[in-house]
Amino acid sequence: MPHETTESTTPERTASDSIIEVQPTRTRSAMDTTPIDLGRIEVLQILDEHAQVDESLDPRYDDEYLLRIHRGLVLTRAFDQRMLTMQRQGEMGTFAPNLGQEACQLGQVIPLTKDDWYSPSYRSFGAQLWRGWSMERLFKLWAGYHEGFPPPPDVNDLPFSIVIGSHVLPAVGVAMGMNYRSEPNCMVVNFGDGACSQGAVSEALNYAAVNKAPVVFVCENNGWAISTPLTKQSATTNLASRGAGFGLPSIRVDGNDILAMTLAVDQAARRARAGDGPTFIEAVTFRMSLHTTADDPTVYRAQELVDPWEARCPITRYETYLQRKGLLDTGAIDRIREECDGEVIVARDRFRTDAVARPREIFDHIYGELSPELEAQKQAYLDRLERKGVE
Ligand SMILES: Cc1ncc(C[n+]2csc(CCOP(=O)(O)OP(=O)(O)O)c2C)c(N)n1
Repeated sequence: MPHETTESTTPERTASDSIIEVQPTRTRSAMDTTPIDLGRIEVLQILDEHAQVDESLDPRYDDEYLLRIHRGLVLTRAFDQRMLTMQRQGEMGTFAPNLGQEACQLGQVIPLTKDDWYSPSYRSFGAQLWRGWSMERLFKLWAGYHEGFPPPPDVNDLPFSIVIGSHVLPAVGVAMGMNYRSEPNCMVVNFGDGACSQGAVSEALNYAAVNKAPVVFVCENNGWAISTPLTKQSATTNLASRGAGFGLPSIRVDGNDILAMTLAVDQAARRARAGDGPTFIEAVTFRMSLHTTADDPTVYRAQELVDPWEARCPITRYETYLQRKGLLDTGAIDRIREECDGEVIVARDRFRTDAVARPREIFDHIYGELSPELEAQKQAYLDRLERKGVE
């Protein structure tokens, strides 16, 4: 755009005048032409894949806290593996495994208080366990029993949505409620790299930034949105710059580093509670397993892409860190694994006895009033159950 200039007037000439060139005088433009500096986006890693710790960043949590986190990670994996076995044996519905994403999951909720809120995605059961969902409830949820779906009454979590990205705006809405009520709490909302392509997520980032909503956006970049790799989803090499584009303080974090995840979310949550507005965290991790149990990744991604992530396992690296600190040894690691497996089995057995299928209910929870067509279908279905002798 050209700069504003003062108007130049053509000088009057007389025959005796020589021709004088009049230079227009420049005034300052109203348009600031200083190049735009988007600033630096920090990248945080404290514990690398060789379990080397950056001493200057180590939050130095106390021993009990460090071991509690370890148990949370191991329990999450034990639950994930049991769910997969149960699904393969026909005892569980379709679900989304989170193998390799355990640190990302737990790190985003460990710093939260009970008064803070959490809005999970469908892959967040590690975070849900930490927040206080029982394993039985989660088994029921994924096996299709509706009593498994509502968050436990004493847990400030929202239900998740399968419609990608659709839960992010409502989460910002809850955070705005905290603003209106002057509550010193925050909301953490989790979504994937694929969800970043949904318009609603951009709206949520923008609205939260403008209104200083006390929300921490955790974009769990696991590299894949089912079969779509990030390179086909975004022209940028990172997603943290998305947040920066909306004017949010943004950071890229090693999502397989439980210390970095916990610290980044803790700092963002403190800022949000103090009234300093939202933060965007891109947590870099990798979906090691299936998108869901209905997926077969071998048809769209090469094993060579997965293999390097084995060495970046968030649990192994944390165990090495704890071993170097003298808090764990191999015997203790084995014992904790066995204990966690045992806890999952006990919960599974309770689920087996507690969960009672009520096939008559399937028409009950969607419409307040059934249309005549649905009423007819319901009747036909009930007659069929009757004929088959189903309770
Ligand atoms: C609006 C919408 N579009 C498409 C889908 C189908 N779908 C289910 S999961 C998924 C991929 C989401 O990827 P990402 O957000 O990266 O999360 P991830 O599953 O990797 O954790 C898609 C496209 C959907 N559920 N909702």
